[in-house]
Amino acid sequence: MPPIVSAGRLRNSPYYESTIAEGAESFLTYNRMLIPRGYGDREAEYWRLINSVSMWDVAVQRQVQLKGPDAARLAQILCTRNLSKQQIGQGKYVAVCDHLGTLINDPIALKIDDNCYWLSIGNSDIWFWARCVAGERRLNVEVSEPDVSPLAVQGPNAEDVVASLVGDWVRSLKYFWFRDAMLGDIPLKVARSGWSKQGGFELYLMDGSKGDHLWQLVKEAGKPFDIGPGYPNPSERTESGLLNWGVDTDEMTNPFEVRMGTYVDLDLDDDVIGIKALRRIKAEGIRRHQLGIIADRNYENEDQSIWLEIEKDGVVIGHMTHKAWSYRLQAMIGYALVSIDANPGDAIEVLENGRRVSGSLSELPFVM
Ligand code: THG
Repeated sequence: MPPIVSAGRLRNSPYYESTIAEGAESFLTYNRMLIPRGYGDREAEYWRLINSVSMWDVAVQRQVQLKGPDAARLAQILCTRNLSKQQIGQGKYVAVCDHLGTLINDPIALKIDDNCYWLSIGNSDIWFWARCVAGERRLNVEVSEPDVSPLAVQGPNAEDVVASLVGDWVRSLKYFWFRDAMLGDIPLKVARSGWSKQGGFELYLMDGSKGDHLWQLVKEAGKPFDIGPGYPNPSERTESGLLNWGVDTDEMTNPFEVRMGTYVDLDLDDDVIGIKALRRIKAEGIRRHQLGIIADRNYENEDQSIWLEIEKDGVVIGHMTHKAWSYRLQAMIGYALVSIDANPGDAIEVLENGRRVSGSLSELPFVM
Protein backbone atom coordinates (compact mmCIF):
# COMPACT_ATOMS: atom_id res chain seq x y z
CA MET A 1 0.00 0.00 0.00
CA PRO A 2 1.31 3.52 -0.75
CA PRO A 3 1.94 5.68 2.33
CA ILE A 4 -1.01 7.53 3.82
CA VAL A 5 -0.25 11.23 4.15
CA SER A 6 -2.05 13.03 6.93
CA ALA A 7 -0.99 16.54 5.81
CA GLY A 8 -1.33 17.79 9.35
CA ARG A 9 -4.91 16.64 9.63
CA LEU A 10 -4.08 13.92 12.12
CA ARG A 11 -3.13 15.61 15.34
CA ASN A 12 -0.45 14.15 17.56
CA SER A 13 -1.15 13.18 21.14
CA PRO A 14 0.95 14.99 23.80
CA TYR A 15 2.25 11.49 24.64
CA TYR A 16 3.24 10.74 21.05
CA GLU A 17 7.03 10.93 21.51
CA SER A 18 6.81 8.77 24.62
CA THR A 19 4.71 6.12 22.93
CA ILE A 20 7.14 5.99 20.00
CA ALA A 21 10.04 5.62 22.46
CA GLU A 22 8.12 2.76 24.16
CA GLY A 23 7.86 0.97 20.81
CA ALA A 24 4.29 1.58 19.70
CA GLU A 25 3.84 -0.87 16.81
CA SER A 26 0.89 0.69 15.00
CA PHE A 27 -1.74 3.38 15.37
CA LEU A 28 -5.48 3.70 14.85
CA THR A 29 -7.21 6.88 13.70
CA TYR A 30 -9.79 8.16 16.19
CA ASN A 31 -11.30 11.63 16.51
CA ARG A 32 -8.83 12.85 13.86
CA MET A 33 -5.92 11.79 16.04
CA LEU A 34 -3.78 8.69 16.37
CA ILE A 35 -4.00 6.23 19.22
CA PRO A 36 -1.18 3.70 19.71
CA ARG A 37 -2.33 0.18 19.11
CA GLY A 38 -0.08 -2.11 21.07
CA TYR A 39 3.60 -2.36 21.87
CA GLY A 40 4.51 -5.72 20.40
CA ASP A 41 3.40 -8.28 22.97
CA ARG A 42 -0.38 -8.57 23.06
CA GLU A 43 -0.54 -11.29 25.67
CA ALA A 44 1.85 -9.56 28.11
CA GLU A 45 -0.12 -6.32 27.77
CA TYR A 46 -3.32 -8.20 28.59
CA TRP A 47 -1.97 -9.96 31.70
CA ARG A 48 -0.38 -6.77 32.97
CA LEU A 49 -3.81 -5.13 32.88
CA ILE A 50 -5.39 -8.10 34.70
CA ASN A 51 -2.62 -8.65 37.27
CA SER A 52 -0.80 -5.37 37.87
CA VAL A 53 -1.01 -2.05 36.03
CA SER A 54 -0.93 -0.67 32.51
CA MET A 55 -0.70 2.91 31.15
CA TRP A 56 -2.48 4.05 28.01
CA ASP A 57 -2.32 7.10 25.77
CA VAL A 58 -6.04 7.81 25.37
CA ALA A 59 -5.66 11.47 24.37
CA VAL A 60 -8.04 10.66 21.49
CA GLN A 61 -10.84 10.70 24.04
CA ARG A 62 -11.38 14.40 23.33
CA GLN A 63 -13.38 16.73 25.53
CA VAL A 64 -16.24 18.69 24.01
CA GLN A 65 -16.59 21.61 26.41
CA LEU A 66 -19.93 23.35 26.94
CA LYS A 67 -19.38 26.62 28.76
CA GLY A 68 -21.73 29.46 29.64
CA PRO A 69 -25.06 30.16 31.35
CA ASP A 70 -26.87 27.55 29.21
CA ALA A 71 -24.23 24.79 29.53
CA ALA A 72 -26.37 22.60 31.79
CA ARG A 73 -29.36 23.05 29.53
CA LEU A 74 -27.37 22.09 26.43
CA ALA A 75 -25.84 19.07 28.20
CA GLN A 76 -29.34 17.83 29.04
CA ILE A 77 -30.65 18.47 25.52
CA LEU A 78 -27.78 16.37 24.14
CA CYS A 79 -27.95 13.47 26.62
CA THR A 80 -30.87 11.09 27.13
CA ARG A 81 -29.91 10.45 30.77
CA ASN A 82 -31.26 12.70 33.53
CA LEU A 83 -28.39 14.97 34.60
CA SER A 84 -30.37 17.16 37.04
CA LYS A 85 -28.85 15.54 40.13
CA GLN A 86 -25.30 15.43 38.79
CA GLN A 87 -22.83 17.05 41.19
CA ILE A 88 -19.78 19.15 40.41
CA GLY A 89 -16.91 16.66 40.24
CA GLN A 90 -19.11 13.79 39.10
CA GLY A 91 -19.00 11.97 35.78
CA LYS A 92 -21.85 9.99 34.26
CA TYR A 93 -21.87 7.56 31.37
CA VAL A 94 -24.46 8.87 28.89
CA ALA A 95 -26.09 8.19 25.54
CA VAL A 96 -26.08 10.96 22.91
CA CYS A 97 -28.76 10.27 20.31
CA ASP A 98 -30.05 11.92 17.17
CA HIS A 99 -33.70 12.78 16.56
CA LEU A 100 -34.45 9.21 15.43
CA GLY A 101 -33.13 7.81 18.71
CA THR A 102 -29.97 6.52 17.02
CA LEU A 103 -26.94 6.38 19.29
CA ILE A 104 -24.37 8.83 17.89
CA ASN A 105 -21.88 8.72 20.81
CA ASP A 106 -21.57 7.29 24.32
CA PRO A 107 -19.43 9.79 26.24
CA ILE A 108 -18.75 10.32 29.89
CA ALA A 109 -20.34 13.64 30.87
CA LEU A 110 -18.24 15.47 33.48
CA LYS A 111 -19.75 18.34 35.42
CA ILE A 112 -16.82 20.76 35.86
CA ASP A 113 -18.94 23.49 37.50
CA ASP A 114 -22.48 24.85 37.22
CA ASN A 115 -21.63 26.56 33.92
CA CYS A 116 -19.23 24.05 32.42
CA TYR A 117 -19.54 20.45 31.24
CA TRP A 118 -17.19 18.19 29.34
CA LEU A 119 -18.38 15.38 27.11
CA SER A 120 -15.50 12.91 26.95
CA ILE A 121 -16.33 11.43 23.59
CA GLY A 122 -15.84 8.27 21.57
CA ASN A 123 -15.04 8.34 17.88
CA SER A 124 -17.58 10.74 16.32
CA ASP A 125 -17.83 14.50 15.72
CA ILE A 126 -19.89 15.68 18.66
CA TRP A 127 -18.23 19.11 18.57
CA PHE A 128 -20.14 19.95 15.37
CA TRP A 129 -23.34 18.41 16.69
CA ALA A 130 -23.21 20.39 19.94
CA ARG A 131 -22.43 23.67 18.14
CA CYS A 132 -25.30 23.16 15.75
CA VAL A 133 -27.77 22.36 18.51
CA ALA A 134 -26.60 25.33 20.61
CA GLY A 135 -27.17 27.64 17.65
CA GLU A 136 -30.50 26.22 16.59
CA ARG A 137 -31.86 26.33 20.15
CA ARG A 138 -30.46 29.85 20.62
CA LEU A 139 -28.51 28.91 23.74
CA ASN A 140 -25.97 31.10 25.44
CA VAL A 141 -23.11 28.62 25.50
CA GLU A 142 -19.71 28.27 23.89
CA VAL A 143 -18.69 24.87 22.49
CA SER A 144 -14.98 24.17 22.20
CA GLU A 145 -12.35 21.47 22.39
CA PRO A 146 -9.99 22.42 25.24
CA ASP A 147 -6.35 21.33 25.60
CA VAL A 148 -7.17 18.20 27.61
CA SER A 149 -5.64 14.77 27.00
CA PRO A 150 -6.44 11.76 29.19
CA LEU A 151 -3.79 9.23 30.20
CA ALA A 152 -5.32 6.03 31.59
CA VAL A 153 -3.74 4.01 34.40
CA GLN A 154 -5.60 0.71 34.61
CA GLY A 155 -5.35 -2.49 36.59
CA PRO A 156 -5.43 -3.67 40.22
CA ASN A 157 -2.30 -1.68 41.16
CA ALA A 158 -3.44 1.54 39.46
CA GLU A 159 -4.65 2.96 42.77
CA ASP A 160 -1.25 2.51 44.41
CA VAL A 161 0.48 4.17 41.47
CA VAL A 162 -1.86 7.17 41.28
CA ALA A 163 -1.96 7.57 45.09
CA SER A 164 1.84 7.68 45.18
CA LEU A 165 1.74 10.52 42.64
CA VAL A 166 -1.08 12.76 43.85
CA GLY A 167 -2.01 11.51 47.32
CA ASP A 168 -4.04 8.97 49.25
CA TRP A 169 -7.27 10.90 48.70
CA VAL A 170 -7.66 9.13 45.36
CA ARG A 171 -8.34 5.89 47.27
CA SER A 172 -11.74 7.22 48.35
CA LEU A 173 -12.69 8.70 44.97
CA LYS A 174 -15.98 7.17 43.80
CA TYR A 175 -16.46 5.64 40.34
CA PHE A 176 -16.56 8.30 37.58
CA TRP A 177 -15.89 11.12 40.12
CA PHE A 178 -12.90 13.41 39.63
CA ARG A 179 -10.89 16.15 41.31
CA ASP A 180 -8.25 18.70 40.34
CA ALA A 181 -4.64 17.96 41.25
CA MET A 182 -1.23 19.45 40.55
CA LEU A 183 1.62 17.05 39.94
CA GLY A 184 4.49 19.48 40.31
CA ASP A 185 3.63 22.02 37.61
CA ILE A 186 1.39 19.61 35.67
CA PRO A 187 -2.33 20.47 35.95
CA LEU A 188 -4.61 17.44 36.04
CA LYS A 189 -8.08 16.25 36.74
CA VAL A 190 -7.89 12.81 38.29
CA ALA A 191 -10.92 10.58 37.68
CA ARG A 192 -11.69 7.06 38.77
CA SER A 193 -12.66 5.69 35.37
CA GLY A 194 -11.30 4.02 32.26
CA TRP A 195 -12.27 1.64 29.54
CA SER A 196 -11.62 -1.59 31.45
CA LYS A 197 -13.24 -3.41 34.33
CA GLN A 198 -9.93 -3.90 36.16
CA GLY A 199 -10.22 -0.64 38.09
CA GLY A 200 -8.15 2.43 37.57
CA PHE A 201 -7.89 6.12 36.91
CA GLU A 202 -7.71 8.62 34.12
CA LEU A 203 -5.37 11.56 34.43
CA TYR A 204 -6.87 14.37 32.35
CA LEU A 205 -3.77 16.36 31.40
CA MET A 206 -4.72 20.03 30.99
CA ASP A 207 -1.50 21.25 29.37
CA GLY A 208 -0.48 19.41 26.22
CA SER A 209 3.12 20.64 26.43
CA LYS A 210 3.64 18.45 29.53
CA GLY A 211 2.58 15.09 28.08
CA ASP A 212 5.97 13.43 27.91
CA HIS A 213 6.82 14.64 31.41
CA LEU A 214 3.59 13.15 32.80
CA TRP A 215 4.30 9.91 30.98
CA GLN A 216 7.74 9.67 32.64
CA LEU A 217 6.34 10.39 36.10
CA VAL A 218 3.65 7.72 35.81
CA LYS A 219 6.15 5.23 34.40
CA GLU A 220 8.53 5.92 37.30
CA ALA A 221 5.77 5.61 39.92
CA GLY A 222 4.63 2.34 38.34
CA LYS A 223 8.05 0.66 38.37
CA PRO A 224 7.49 -1.23 41.67
CA PHE A 225 4.39 -2.80 40.02
CA ASP A 226 6.03 -3.58 36.69
CA ILE A 227 3.92 -1.00 34.85
CA GLY A 228 4.03 -1.13 31.07
CA PRO A 229 2.44 0.63 28.10
CA GLY A 230 -0.77 -0.68 26.64
CA TYR A 231 -3.92 0.56 24.98
CA PRO A 232 -7.65 0.00 25.48
CA ASN A 233 -7.51 -3.76 25.47
CA PRO A 234 -9.74 -5.52 22.91
CA SER A 235 -9.67 -8.83 24.77
CA GLU A 236 -10.44 -7.48 28.25
CA ARG A 237 -13.11 -5.06 27.05
CA THR A 238 -14.89 -7.87 25.21
CA GLU A 239 -14.75 -10.20 28.22
CA SER A 240 -16.06 -7.31 30.35
CA GLY A 241 -18.89 -6.35 27.99
CA LEU A 242 -17.83 -2.74 27.31
CA LEU A 243 -19.30 -0.99 24.29
CA ASN A 244 -17.14 0.35 21.46
CA TRP A 245 -19.31 2.87 19.62
CA GLY A 246 -18.93 2.72 15.83
CA VAL A 247 -17.66 -0.84 15.98
CA ASP A 248 -20.44 -2.55 17.93
CA THR A 249 -23.02 -0.11 16.57
CA ASP A 250 -24.17 0.88 13.09
CA GLU A 251 -26.08 3.90 11.76
CA MET A 252 -29.38 2.40 13.01
CA THR A 253 -28.45 1.30 16.53
CA ASN A 254 -30.44 2.69 19.44
CA PRO A 255 -29.33 2.54 23.11
CA PHE A 256 -31.82 -0.21 24.05
CA GLU A 257 -30.27 -2.59 21.52
CA VAL A 258 -26.80 -2.31 23.04
CA ARG A 259 -27.57 -2.57 26.77
CA MET A 260 -27.69 1.19 27.33
CA GLY A 261 -31.38 1.33 28.26
CA THR A 262 -30.43 2.04 31.88
CA TYR A 263 -28.91 5.34 30.71
CA VAL A 264 -32.15 6.51 29.06
CA ASP A 265 -34.72 8.39 31.17
CA LEU A 266 -37.89 8.39 29.11
CA ASP A 267 -39.63 10.93 31.34
CA LEU A 268 -37.19 13.71 30.44
CA ASP A 269 -38.62 16.80 28.73
CA ASP A 270 -39.48 16.53 25.04
CA ASP A 271 -36.69 18.96 24.14
CA VAL A 272 -34.06 16.28 24.83
CA ILE A 273 -32.95 15.15 21.38
CA GLY A 274 -34.17 11.67 20.56
CA ILE A 275 -36.33 11.19 23.65
CA LYS A 276 -39.63 11.14 21.74
CA ALA A 277 -38.28 8.58 19.30
CA LEU A 278 -36.91 6.48 22.15
CA ARG A 279 -40.32 6.43 23.85
CA ARG A 280 -41.83 5.13 20.61
CA ILE A 281 -39.05 2.55 20.16
CA LYS A 282 -39.53 1.35 23.74
CA ALA A 283 -43.31 1.08 23.29
CA GLU A 284 -43.01 -0.80 19.99
CA GLY A 285 -40.24 -3.05 21.30
CA ILE A 286 -36.73 -3.38 19.88
CA ARG A 287 -36.03 -5.75 17.01
CA ARG A 288 -32.35 -6.46 17.71
CA HIS A 289 -30.26 -6.95 20.83
CA GLN A 290 -26.61 -7.35 21.70
CA LEU A 291 -25.40 -10.72 22.98
CA GLY A 292 -22.06 -12.48 23.22
CA ILE A 293 -20.75 -15.15 20.87
CA ILE A 294 -18.39 -17.96 21.80
CA ALA A 295 -16.86 -19.85 18.89
CA ASP A 296 -16.72 -23.64 19.23
CA ARG A 297 -13.03 -23.74 18.40
CA ASN A 298 -10.11 -21.38 18.13
CA TYR A 299 -9.45 -20.09 14.64
CA GLU A 300 -7.25 -17.57 12.88
CA ASN A 301 -7.60 -14.22 14.62
CA GLU A 302 -5.78 -12.03 12.14
CA ASP A 303 -8.83 -11.29 10.04
CA GLN A 304 -10.11 -7.92 11.25
CA SER A 305 -13.42 -8.14 9.35
CA ILE A 306 -16.35 -7.00 11.35
CA TRP A 307 -20.08 -7.17 10.84
CA LEU A 308 -20.07 -10.76 9.60
CA GLU A 309 -23.42 -12.41 9.01
CA ILE A 310 -24.72 -14.81 11.64
CA GLU A 311 -27.05 -17.67 10.73
CA LYS A 312 -29.29 -19.67 12.98
CA ASP A 313 -31.03 -22.72 11.46
CA GLY A 314 -29.96 -21.49 8.02
CA VAL A 315 -31.53 -18.03 8.41
CA VAL A 316 -29.54 -14.79 8.80
CA ILE A 317 -30.41 -13.34 12.22
CA GLY A 318 -27.89 -10.48 12.45
CA HIS A 319 -24.17 -9.80 12.64
CA MET A 320 -21.07 -10.54 14.65
CA THR A 321 -19.80 -7.00 15.15
CA HIS A 322 -16.25 -7.83 16.32
CA LYS A 323 -14.23 -10.62 17.85
CA ALA A 324 -11.28 -11.06 20.18
CA TRP A 325 -9.27 -13.88 21.73
CA SER A 326 -10.15 -14.29 25.42
CA TYR A 327 -7.06 -15.22 27.43
CA ARG A 328 -9.14 -15.98 30.51
CA LEU A 329 -11.73 -18.13 28.72
CA GLN A 330 -9.22 -19.50 26.21
CA ALA A 331 -11.78 -19.03 23.46
CA MET A 332 -12.63 -16.79 20.54
CA ILE A 333 -15.39 -14.46 21.71
CA GLY A 334 -17.25 -11.52 20.24
CA TYR A 335 -20.44 -9.53 20.22
CA ALA A 336 -23.55 -10.25 18.20
CA LEU A 337 -26.23 -7.77 17.21
CA VAL A 338 -29.06 -10.16 16.42
CA SER A 339 -32.81 -10.57 16.21
CA ILE A 340 -34.64 -10.24 19.51
CA ASP A 341 -35.87 -13.82 18.91
CA ALA A 342 -32.31 -15.15 19.31
CA ASN A 343 -31.29 -16.10 22.85
CA PRO A 344 -28.23 -17.05 24.90
CA GLY A 345 -27.50 -20.73 24.35
CA ASP A 346 -28.66 -20.74 20.73
CA ALA A 347 -26.32 -22.51 18.31
CA ILE A 348 -25.27 -20.24 15.44
CA GLU A 349 -22.84 -20.05 12.52
CA VAL A 350 -20.77 -17.03 11.51
CA LEU A 351 -20.05 -16.62 7.80
CA GLU A 352 -16.45 -15.54 7.55
CA ASN A 353 -14.92 -15.17 4.08
CA GLY A 354 -16.76 -18.13 2.65
CA ARG A 355 -16.32 -20.46 5.62
CA ARG A 356 -18.64 -21.21 8.47
CA VAL A 357 -17.56 -20.89 12.09
CA SER A 358 -19.90 -22.56 14.53
CA GLY A 359 -20.54 -21.24 18.00
CA SER A 360 -23.23 -20.22 20.42
CA LEU A 361 -24.80 -17.05 21.73
CA SER A 362 -24.21 -16.07 25.35
CA GLU A 363 -24.99 -13.45 27.96
CA LEU A 364 -22.79 -10.38 28.38
CA PRO A 365 -20.46 -9.75 30.09
CA PHE A 366 -18.42 -12.94 29.63
CA VAL A 367 -16.43 -12.28 32.80
CA MET A 368 -17.83 -10.37 35.78
N1 THG B 1 -12.90 7.40 29.32
C1 THG B 1 -13.06 8.68 28.92
N2 THG B 1 -13.65 9.00 27.78
C2 THG B 1 -14.12 8.02 26.98
C3 THG B 1 -14.01 6.67 27.35
C4 THG B 1 -13.37 6.36 28.54
N3 THG B 1 -14.71 8.35 25.80
C5 THG B 1 -14.92 7.34 24.83
C6 THG B 1 -15.38 6.05 25.42
N4 THG B 1 -14.51 5.67 26.51
C7 THG B 1 -16.78 6.23 25.94
N5 THG B 1 -17.42 4.96 26.14
C8 THG B 1 -17.47 4.31 27.35
C9 THG B 1 -18.03 3.07 27.37
C10 THG B 1 -18.15 2.38 28.56
C11 THG B 1 -17.68 2.94 29.73
C12 THG B 1 -17.10 4.17 29.70
C13 THG B 1 -17.00 4.88 28.51
C14 THG B 1 -17.82 2.23 31.02
N6 THG B 1 -18.89 1.46 31.19
C15 THG B 1 -19.12 0.64 32.35
C16 THG B 1 -20.06 -0.48 31.92
O1 THG B 1 -20.69 -0.36 30.89
O2 THG B 1 -20.10 -1.48 32.64
C17 THG B 1 -19.68 1.38 33.54
C18 THG B 1 -20.91 2.19 33.29
C19 THG B 1 -21.53 2.75 34.55
O3 THG B 1 -21.27 2.20 35.64
O4 THG B 1 -22.29 3.73 34.47
O5 THG B 1 -17.01 2.37 31.93
O6 THG B 1 -13.20 5.18 28.93
N7 THG B 1 -12.59 9.65 29.69
